[in-house]
Amino acid sequence: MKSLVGYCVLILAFLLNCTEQTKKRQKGLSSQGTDCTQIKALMPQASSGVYVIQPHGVSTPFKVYCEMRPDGGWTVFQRRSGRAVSFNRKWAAYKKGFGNLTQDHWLGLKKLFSLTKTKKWTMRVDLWDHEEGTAFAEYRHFRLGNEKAAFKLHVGKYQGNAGDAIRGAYSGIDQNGYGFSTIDRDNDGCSPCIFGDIAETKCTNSDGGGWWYSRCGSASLNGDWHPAGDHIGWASGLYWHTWKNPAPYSLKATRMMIKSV
Ligand SMILES: [Ca+2]
Repeated sequence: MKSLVGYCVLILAFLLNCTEQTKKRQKGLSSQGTDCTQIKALMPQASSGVYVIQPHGVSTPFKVYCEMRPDGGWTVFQRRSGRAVSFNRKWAAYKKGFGNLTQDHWLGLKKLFSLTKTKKWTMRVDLWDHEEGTAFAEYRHFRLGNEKAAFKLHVGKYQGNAGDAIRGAYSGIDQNGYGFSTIDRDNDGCSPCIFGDIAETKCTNSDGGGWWYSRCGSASLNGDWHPAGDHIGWASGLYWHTWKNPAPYSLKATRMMIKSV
């Protein structure tokens, strides 16, 4: 009996030790910097790829895709290039993030917020059309509100050649200052909006995805991806109306990323 108890204690000690080792291994995801900008500054030769970061005030490091450019390291939070990953997802998914970091993905509002709540940031949007054209938009002072504020969008001065679609192709549809909306969380500016003979209460119904919709606005990059030849006329497409108009034009690829300044 005595030896049986001893044996059990040994097994228990072994199991506890295993749990500790596992915990240590999980913690072993060690951060390479607070964000991609800092990593690039520390290692000027660093190439684009997946890195582990730990923003100030965040307890668990996480992986991001860093786009390393001559003008600095950019932390990517959105990428579209096809229809393999659906962006028609609910609040919980947009908060947590989804997709594959090396391909199409959404980093997640919680992680993006944790980055933007410290430091100052520039946000860059890169757009590709189906005719091998590209354009970009950059916004200074990019930040999000907290979850209680529905991760409200804040952008400062615009520069670029794609046009300021966030503020809109015409007045009254500015998305700056709006909370994020998903199919199950309506924070848009329509209650309702009247479009011709249609009264719309939720922009996600027509435009899809999750986005900082106003009434509903001129920018939406998380809708449905459409292939070449079938890319004109979809309200639900990936659009940036200040670049491609007047008919709704669904872009071939998009990327959104931030750089600390
Ligand atoms: Ca609404």
